[in-house]
Amino acid sequence: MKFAACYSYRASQPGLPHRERGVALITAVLVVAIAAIIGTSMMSRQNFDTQRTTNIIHRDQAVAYALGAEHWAGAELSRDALNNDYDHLAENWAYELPPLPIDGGYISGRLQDLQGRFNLNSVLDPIQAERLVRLCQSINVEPDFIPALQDWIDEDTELRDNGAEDESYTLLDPPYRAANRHLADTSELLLVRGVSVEDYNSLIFFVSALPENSPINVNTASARLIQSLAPDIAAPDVERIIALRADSPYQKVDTFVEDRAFAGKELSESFLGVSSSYFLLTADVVLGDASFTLQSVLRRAPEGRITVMQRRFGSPRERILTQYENNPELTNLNERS
Ligand SMILES: [Ca+2]
Ligand SMILES: [Ca+2]
Repeated sequence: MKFAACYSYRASQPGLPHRERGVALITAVLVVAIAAIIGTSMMSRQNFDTQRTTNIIHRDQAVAYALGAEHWAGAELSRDALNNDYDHLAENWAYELPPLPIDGGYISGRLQDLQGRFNLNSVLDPIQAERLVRLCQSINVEPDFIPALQDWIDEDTELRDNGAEDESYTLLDPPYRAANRHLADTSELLLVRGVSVEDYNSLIFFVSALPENSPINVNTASARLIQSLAPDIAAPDVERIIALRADSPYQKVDTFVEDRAFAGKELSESFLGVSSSYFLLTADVVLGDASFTLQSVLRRAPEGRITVMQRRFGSPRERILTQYENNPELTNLNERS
């Protein structure tokens, strides 16, 4: 305003030459323009700061809501442990938490039984290895990587037939070595020789990475996993078992093994069970423009005590994968055969 006033004063002087009046006019216009640019920049910066602060607050709130969902899931599993000593898909924990409105968004969540999947860390057992071969074949994944997975997990560095120890990995760029211990997470599969990203994306829906002695829960196992338990199990038999267990969940493994579907198949009871200790919680929180997914692996001790084994702060891709995982068509035995 001061410069504008100055211009106004000088321009009104009848004695000023025409050229000077022109320079004064341009100077004044420039000053006004610069002031406008600075003002706009400051407002933009302020808006950006406000938005950033809002996002940070929303994210912190979303984390707090997701941890609340984790607490709820643990309490639900502890309650369940008091009810019975077997676990099935009609129990309260197995029902999805529908989107619940919260201030400025919503939260949803669900628990999945990780023992309803094939435990990759049990693959050193010959019976389990054969089951994994059949499972891979049923989802069009080449099972050639299994000896390499066994070498990855076993403690020694002796190469088994078609396996892969350090020498297969140290020449890679970047080089690394075989873990010679259990998988800490299913994503570690991607480091094992012979496992492609496509293989991993297909397997991820059916496998877990749990302590080696965690049995498969026959009450929650997917249709494909049940079919892979022994050779030549007919798809209609698997569908009948799944319908049967929905009405009357198995309370003992003996009852499952004695089903006529397995007559003459020499189905081993090894690594089979009717209860579960490991569960995966997926909690989705949408708050304002922020969205957030928490995946937690929960371990339930026999008396019901809950331990959080792993937390993963998810990405949209993981949410898409999980939605895909829930697609009933994926468990249709005829889909890929
Ligand atoms: Ca139960
Ligand atoms: Ca090894």
